Amino acid sequence: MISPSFYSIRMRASVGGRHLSGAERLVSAELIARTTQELVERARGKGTDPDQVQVTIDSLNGVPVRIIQALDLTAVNAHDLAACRSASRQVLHAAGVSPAASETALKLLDRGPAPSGGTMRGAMIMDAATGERLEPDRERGVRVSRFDWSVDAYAAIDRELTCMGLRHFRTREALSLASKVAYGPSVIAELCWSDDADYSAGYASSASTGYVRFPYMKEKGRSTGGRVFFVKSEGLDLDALLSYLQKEPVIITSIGSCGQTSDLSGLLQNTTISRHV
Ligand code: WAQ
Ligand code: MG
Repeated sequence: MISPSFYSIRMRASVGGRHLSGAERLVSAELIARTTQELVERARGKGTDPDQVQVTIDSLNGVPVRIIQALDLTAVNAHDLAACRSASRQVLHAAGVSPAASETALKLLDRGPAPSGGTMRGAMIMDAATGERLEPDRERGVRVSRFDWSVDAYAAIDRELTCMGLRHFRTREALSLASKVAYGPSVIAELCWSDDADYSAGYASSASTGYVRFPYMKEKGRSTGGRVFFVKSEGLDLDALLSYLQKEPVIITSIGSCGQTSDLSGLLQNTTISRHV
């Protein structure tokens, strides 16, 4: 059963005012102390020592928690950047993102999408047809918060991912974020890769394709990355979407399927068929 009292815990680490890392969790009261400690250790375990770590703990005050299942995960065994980028375009197109919008997104993530040229703390929101950016603050982006695995689902996904050799906490966290985002109003798909120089993996995801993971979305050593949420502009209620992403508590209580493939065509064929019926 889901306990009625959940707490949102957000961590933000910075050095000289520059964002270094952040994390968000949603836990029951008895896990607050342990989770806070984990997040502080995470903030300090990065290559650069932060000079400020902020941890914010908010009670949800009984706001009802939405329960979802995690997206299915497919790890694509592609061996280089070009193959991964090309497969990620195919996933986005199958989910309904136009070629123009996917090119704009890839270019921005390569360059560093903030107007200053750096990475953003949050995500871009992009019109899936035109590539137009819709997030209110282009320097910061939209930070998704208030999502987590239930204790049981955490154990289950940890087991599956470990079996597949995906032991990094980033995969587990990205899968939970992408699962919340995929069910957002008007969301069509997401594209992401890390801004950490030593982590080159990324993903394209949607409710129809699931979370499709690629090992090489950027050259090693580059520290540009970020996230793009593609939306359908027709009927879009931006305030409702922002409120869902930032405020609505979501707990993942069951996992999807987890598998690997060297050939995406089967997955995408099924996606296209199911989108048109
Ligand atoms: N909400 C919105 N955007 C975010 C959030 C959030 N909560 N957290 C991070 N971002 C954006 C922000 O622009 C970061 O610069 C960018 O995403 C990358 O964040 O193995 O580790 O925490 O399957 O570096 C993807 C592959 C890893 C995982 C993603 O992201 C895998 C990752 P990072
Ligand atoms: Mg990062």
